[in-house]
Amino acid sequence: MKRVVAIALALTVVFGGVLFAGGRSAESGKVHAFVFKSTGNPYGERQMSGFETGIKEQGGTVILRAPDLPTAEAQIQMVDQLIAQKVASLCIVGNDFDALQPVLTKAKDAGIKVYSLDSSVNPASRLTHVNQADSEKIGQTLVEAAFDQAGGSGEIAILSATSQASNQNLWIDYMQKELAKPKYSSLNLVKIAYGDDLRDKSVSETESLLLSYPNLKVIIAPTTVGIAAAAKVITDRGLIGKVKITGLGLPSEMAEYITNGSCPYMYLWNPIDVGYLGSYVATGLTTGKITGKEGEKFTAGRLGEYTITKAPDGGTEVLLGPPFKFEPSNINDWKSVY
Ligand code: RAM
Repeated sequence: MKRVVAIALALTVVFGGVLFAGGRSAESGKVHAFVFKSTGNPYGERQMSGFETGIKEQGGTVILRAPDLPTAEAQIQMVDQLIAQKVASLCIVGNDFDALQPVLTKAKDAGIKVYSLDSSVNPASRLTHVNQADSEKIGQTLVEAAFDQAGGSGEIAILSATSQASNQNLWIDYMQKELAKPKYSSLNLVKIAYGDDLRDKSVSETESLLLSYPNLKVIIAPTTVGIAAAAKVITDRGLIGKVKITGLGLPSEMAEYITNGSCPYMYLWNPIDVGYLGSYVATGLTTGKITGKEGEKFTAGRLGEYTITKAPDGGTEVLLGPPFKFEPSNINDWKSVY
């Protein structure tokens, strides 16, 4: 009897319990890792939950990790541990575009299928990238929102995540290109501030913006942590209507501010779906159904069919879909969804 229990325990360790819980499938025994930017970010938690749902429904198991602070160094340590744990795939939400290349190459050389999601790593470090929405469109949409909310002219600022976050940096590049168009010549981007996706730093950066630029009309925060912090500052200081906040936010965190007018409207996509789509990229890569090349097609469970396309950085990507606008008329329908 003892021997049977010991064998069962050993198998559980080797196969992560999948054989017993889910029966045999192509994914049985495979462990898929997901490394987010940092802990304490509800957006990241939703991505990870979608990823876990998708992997589990295919019979695999997950390891979900995130460092305390959004640095590349902390992620490098985590990836090293995951290489030692011999995971089958590794999804990285990069805290830096280039800095993870050596450790991700080491992972690739160890046979791990490496891809990025949300915040990309450079094409040499990944097989493909899971992108939530077209990056250029996000940049253009947020500038148009700031233009509209500022009434066509005046000072605007950006409150971003970390200065190394490749997703925010790409969106900001496209915002700057858009702002260079004649239509926006009366909008003046006075500062790009970095709240590091930390709530307190985002609050203090918002406060400094208000102090340094008393005529500021709009803050664009292309980060769910930043936008919620900035809208709270505007609300607490009685500045609703004077300074407007827009950007990318979670409906659950922003419903209050969309309703009170501090954020007239904002955009996002479904972060649970981003993670879920990632889970099908993981299994597609580990089963060899896809390799990450442009033109390959795969089915992502309940989300349907996707095609791998060329990314603006020269690598490839899988695009979830267009961003969605959240405003007073629909925010109550979404606030309990994500
Ligand atoms: C924050 C993170 C994440 C980004 C969203 C919009 O939660 O920076 O990476 O995609 O905002």
